[in-house]
Formats: sequence, C-alpha cells, structure tokens
Amino acid sequence: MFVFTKSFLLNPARRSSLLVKKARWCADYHKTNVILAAGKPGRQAAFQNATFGQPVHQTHPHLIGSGEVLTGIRLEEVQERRKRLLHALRDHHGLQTGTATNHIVVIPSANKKYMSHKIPYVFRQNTDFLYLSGCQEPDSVLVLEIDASSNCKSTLFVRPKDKHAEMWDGPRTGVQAAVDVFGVEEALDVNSLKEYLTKHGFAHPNAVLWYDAAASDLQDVSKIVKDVTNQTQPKPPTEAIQSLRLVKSASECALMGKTCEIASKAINRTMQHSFPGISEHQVFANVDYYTRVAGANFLAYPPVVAGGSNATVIHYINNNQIVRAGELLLLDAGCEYHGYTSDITRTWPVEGRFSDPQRVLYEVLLQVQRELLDCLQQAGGETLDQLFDTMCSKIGKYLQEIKLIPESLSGLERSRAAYKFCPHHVSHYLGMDVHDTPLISRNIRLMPGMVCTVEPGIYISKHNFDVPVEFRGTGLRIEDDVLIKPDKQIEVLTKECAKDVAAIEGLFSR
Ligand SMILES: [Mn+2]
Repeated sequence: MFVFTKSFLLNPARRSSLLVKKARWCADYHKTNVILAAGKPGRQAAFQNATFGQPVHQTHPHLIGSGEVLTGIRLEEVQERRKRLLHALRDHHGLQTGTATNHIVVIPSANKKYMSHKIPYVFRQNTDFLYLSGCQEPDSVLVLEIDASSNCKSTLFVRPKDKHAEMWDGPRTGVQAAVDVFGVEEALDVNSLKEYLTKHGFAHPNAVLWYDAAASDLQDVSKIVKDVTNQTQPKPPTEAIQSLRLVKSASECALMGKTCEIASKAINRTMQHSFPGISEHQVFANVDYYTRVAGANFLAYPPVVAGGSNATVIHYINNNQIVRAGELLLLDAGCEYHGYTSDITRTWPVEGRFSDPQRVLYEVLLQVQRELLDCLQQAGGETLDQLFDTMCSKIGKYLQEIKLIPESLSGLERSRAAYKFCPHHVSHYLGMDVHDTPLISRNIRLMPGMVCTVEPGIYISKHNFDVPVEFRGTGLRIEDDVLIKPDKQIEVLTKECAKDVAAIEGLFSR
C-alpha cells in the first residue's frame, strides 16, 4: 500500500493529491470492511505497525472485539446505519417531491473544547457522527451519498497524520488506515473537503444537500457547505438520524443493559455508604468512583445529589451541602458506557430508616411509579405523553388519599393540582444521549427497541403552607430505565437498583 513520505505530506502544493482513491460502491460494500484484509500480506503488515486515533481490536483487544469498530458494535452494523439513513432520506424526499435524484449528507464530528488556555474538557464525540461513522476523532466529517439508482458511497474526511501534533496529542488514525478501520469506500484529508464537495457533491445539478449547521461544532464546515451548495438552505438530516437512533439494535440493547447494570449497582453501593453528616460532594465522588471502576467511561451528566429540601430544586447540582440526620437524600445519576447512557434516580433516608411521613410519601410515589411501569404499552401508556397524563392522574388520586390535594377536585382539575407537585415530564427517550433523540415526539406509540425512563416525582417546598408541616421541604423522585420489548413486554434495565422500602433499608443493615 502506498505510504506517504514526510516531504509529500509537508508539500502544500501537493496536498490535494493526498486523496487516497478507493471509490468502491455498494456492489462490493461488504468486501471493504475487513480490517485484516486476508490475502493481502503487505497491507496486513502495514496495519500491524499502524497507530490509531482510538482503540481498535489490534491495540485494545480488552475493549474492542474482533470485527467491532466500537465496543459492542460491529463494523457491519455501522455500515448498515449509513445505508438505512441514505435510503430513508431519499425515500422521504421522493415521496414529498415525486422526484428521484442524488442526495449528499454531510455530518461533522465534534471539535475539542477548552476550559481555559490549552486545557481541554474531556472530549465527547458528536453523537450522530459517532453513530454513523464509528470514529472518535475530532475535526472529521462524514459524507454520505446516494444516487437515483441506489448506489451508496461513504467518504470519511479525517485529520492527516502529523508527527508533531501526534507527539503532543496522541496518534491519529490518518487517511490511509481510515478506509479499513471505519469501513468507508473512501477516506480523505479533511482539508480537501471543499474540493471534494465542489467536484463531486454537485456533479448532479439537482442533488439535494443535507446538513444541519445548527447541530455543527465545525464552523469551517458550515462555511464550506454554504459556499458550495446549490441550495439556499440545506435540509437538516438530524430528525432522520434520530429516527434511526430511537430504535435500538440487539447490540445497542446489550450496551444499554450494561450501562444500566453498572449504574444500578453503583447507586446501591452509594446508598450503602451514606450516613448522617456526609456531604453531597462525597456522594457525588462515590457514585463517580463506583461507576468508573465497574467499567463506565464517566458519569453521563452532572449528578443531582440533594439532601433534604435541596431535593425540591429539580436541577440542583451544587452538591455542596452536608446531609443531616433525618433527611432524605435524592441522587439522580447515570453513567456512559462506551457511548450508551443510563439515568437513574433514587431517594433514600440518609440514616437508613424512613421516618413515618417520609415513608408515607415514598410509598405513594413508589406505587405510582410501579403502576406507570405496568401500563407501558397499555392503555394510558401507549405514548410517553399519555404516560405523563397517567402520572398526573395517579399522583392526584394518591395525594388526595393522604389529603395533600382537596377532596373536592376531580378529573383534569385534580391532575392540574398534581402537576404542581411534579412539574416535569415523566419520561424521555434514552440511548447514546441522556435526553436521547429530542426531535422525536413523545406522542408516538412506543415500539420494541425503544428505551425510555419512567421518573415520577413529588416535590413539596419548605414554603408550601397548604400541606402539613411534616411534609414540607421534601423532594422525592424514583427513576428507572426501561426497554420496550415485543408482545407488550418491557424490561426494567435498572431492576438491580434497590427501590422498595425494605430493599433500601436492607442495604443499611449489612
Ligand atoms: Mn431522566
């Protein structure tokens, strides 16, 4: 295989010929994805000495299985996602306009972000880019094309190898290895994107360009797209990508199971190691530690660690107070396991025993949460918005029973009164992002392969003088993650996280 010499790389006049011409179209699509290139010893040898911008099976067999491009995800699966997206965009456009034409989709990666001079934040790849490319490097661009006869092509634009930059920031996969690592038909230097789009992207005069500038971190790419496009406004492909991401494959379901299992067990240990006088900060540190040592990459979001009345602030993340004897502690935390997130909330007495008023409220909420799990895919739980209405109705009913809502109210009025106790939605989709696929309506029927949360809460301000004093300043939420399965079945992926009163109190007696 052709190897670039240093002088070649450094000669800017020849940069444009850095193109590794490997255009292979869908016909031999599946032949291209074999990293080990059996029968090509020269190529295999080159690969063995290569360095990569992310773990691959060859360098990190403990993380990446044979044939996988990301942990738990085979290369073929990522290739299939690209094809499905291209067909979906083309079919959608064809239905709307009655015309068949070429489509070209440009999906940028994330870029490195800095907290202060030269000090980077932990890099997190753009989710849509990762889903469709498998590539974990910044400053890269995936270009997908389909023509009227369904020929598909994927081109990945990556940062070229650069000895100096790699000495500081670690290896890059580079143009040459990218074809095999990411199973694309062609890999090119990201600096040649404009040239490529100008030359190839609009060879067909009616080609439709799909690009979402609002979702892009790469301003240069937005500018290039603007400069070369034949459209005043490219169409965002984002909703179509989210539609694909909404329904998880078998391998994604396995990863979702794993991230939920890790977070469930970590939260059990965190509960077990809490005590009166502990700081919210230490609880944060514990859950971070327990998830990481179990294999998670990091926490999926800044956790809410809220003692006592701090729990009535729904997005409390200061996490700097001491939790006192007699208080409840609310922890909303989840982790990211190789690109897949969990999102769990538990509320428990820091002393390990619920007081009577705490138990009354907790049992009400637990009952509501259980009934909501039971009605997923049933009447009142066919969509997430229906589930929200059901939550308001159930919280209303049970809070009326314990006299926190006036007996005179019924129906919608009672639900409105309940909404004041739980002013957030009961669910969101979950996946590679915590608030996953946010462009997808919560008013669509749940179907197998979707993952969602079920998270009712009850929040009573210190200053709510309409409720008895023993309930004031109390915030509770119980949140599980659920996989929707065929035949109206569900699997609670966070089932290992202690939830009922006996299980929680039991953690403290060990
Ligand atoms: Mn949530």
